Amino acid sequence: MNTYDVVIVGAGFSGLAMLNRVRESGLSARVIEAGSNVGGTWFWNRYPGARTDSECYYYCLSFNKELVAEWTWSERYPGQPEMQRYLEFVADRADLRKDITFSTRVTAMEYRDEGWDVSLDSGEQLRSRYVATGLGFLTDPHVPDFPGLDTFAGDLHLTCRWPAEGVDLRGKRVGVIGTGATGVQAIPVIAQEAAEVVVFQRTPNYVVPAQNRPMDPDEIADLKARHYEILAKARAHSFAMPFDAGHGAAMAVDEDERQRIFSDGWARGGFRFLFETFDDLILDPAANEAAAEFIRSRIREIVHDPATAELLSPRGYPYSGKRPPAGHDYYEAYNRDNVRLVDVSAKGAPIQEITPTGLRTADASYELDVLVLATGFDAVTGALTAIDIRGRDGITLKEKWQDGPLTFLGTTTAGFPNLFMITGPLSPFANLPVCIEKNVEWIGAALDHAAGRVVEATEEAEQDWARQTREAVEPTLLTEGEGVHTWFLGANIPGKARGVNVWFGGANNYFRICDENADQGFPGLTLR
Ligand code: NA7
Repeated sequence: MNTYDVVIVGAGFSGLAMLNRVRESGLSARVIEAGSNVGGTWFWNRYPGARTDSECYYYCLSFNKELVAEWTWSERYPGQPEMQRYLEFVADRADLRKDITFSTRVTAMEYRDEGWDVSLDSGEQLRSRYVATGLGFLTDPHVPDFPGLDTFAGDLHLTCRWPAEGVDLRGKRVGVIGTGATGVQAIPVIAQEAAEVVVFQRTPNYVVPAQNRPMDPDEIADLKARHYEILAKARAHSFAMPFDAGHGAAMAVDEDERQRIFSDGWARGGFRFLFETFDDLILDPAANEAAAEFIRSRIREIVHDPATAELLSPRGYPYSGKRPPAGHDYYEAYNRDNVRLVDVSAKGAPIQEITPTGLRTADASYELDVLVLATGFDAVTGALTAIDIRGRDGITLKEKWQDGPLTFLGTTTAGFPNLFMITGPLSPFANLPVCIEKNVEWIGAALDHAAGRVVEATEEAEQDWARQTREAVEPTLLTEGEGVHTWFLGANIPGKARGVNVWFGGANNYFRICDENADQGFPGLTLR
């Protein structure tokens, strides 16, 4: 049996950074990756229009200065092919591939004799002192239980399993279910190729245009020169983005000034609208409603058909109560003759079944050649609980977390010694590469501190972290999306435990807490 100091699960941003870090400590490691290449999220999500919602120069890794110096981004928001090439560049430049096993899944892990037995779907068994998971927040696909789904005779595609060779949509009638961040990116691009697109929308989202554009060579040179200064700024921001503060409280300025600032934010694009306009949009209901109404006014301006504009306008939940998507001519797509919006909410006509020739709602039938599911993920915990992980007392992680996840700092959980999770449950949902690198830093330091000993979170520490996580989100409006199936509350998966699954107490605060914990010798962890 092959034996390692650390087995790492996943070769996306997290796994690549972790492998590099454990090598620096002189530990032996093997990465197990289900895909046939590195990339993780960016390997699997190849649907038309897939691209980052964060700007290139802070949605990247910084662990090695050559990575920063030698890679040049072409667009403000890189598309999936460019992200895939970037992660391949990272793997090659840091010489990581030789320690990665591709096209192989971890099926089970059992803690025994102060280490882990790791079972792979190839039949191989590995033995490892420590395990670090880099599974991503949004990995385990959610396929709703639509009656008749398996009877559909056309082509059925999940956005997050889009074929590498692409899908020829020319002349096709395409149905898209889902208008989250994925659907919002895919719909306008699919509409450019397909004969007809029918969008089945259950909940409209607040979509702010990303304002994509090519990167200018002078701008690139400047961003590279200031990379570590920009990274420090991102680490000081509550959502790990190198943004400037907004203009204070939205309701403290008069209506004209408020509209001027919102217009400016709209032009800046994407998350800058949320974070660089006013500082209280996720705190003050009146401020949030002002932003929400500004977005609705833009929808009415862009979308020619008033009934479609109204259907696209979110109401009854706050802006950012669901993770807000970034648009690329999203609302404009509904002005095309070949795009139709169908309301499948409880107030409209919910989906009743998928038929061999299409889809039937409560009041109509739709004939489709292709059905695209952009229906999201069993987020945060799903990829972890999909693996049969058995801890110290034989209890599985799934059993332990049946009422919701419990972790210490999102990285460790009591009863599962020597197991570390990169961006595990109750870690920040923010700009992820920056969060990942901070997690990797902390886990690397914890491994150095453990120096081969058994390391485990205490129950007190994880209870305290759960309390802090609940208290941190309380003053915000981020918990008001349960009725609209917000994934970060577990509300998009029928039967899943409800509660905030991520840390919303500020990524900056989280980084400080982790740094202090490491400086103090890792209180909350026991060593034996
Ligand atoms: P999301 O944001 O979870 O979106 C899933 C979409 O699928 C959303 O519009 C759902 O409607 C829709 N959906 C899910 N189940 C159904 C059923 N049963 N009927 C109709 N519609 C359904 O996933 P994404 O992949 O778009 O984005 C995930 C994250 O990736 C995103 O937050 C970014 O962080 C990147 P609903 O809104 O639940 O009514």
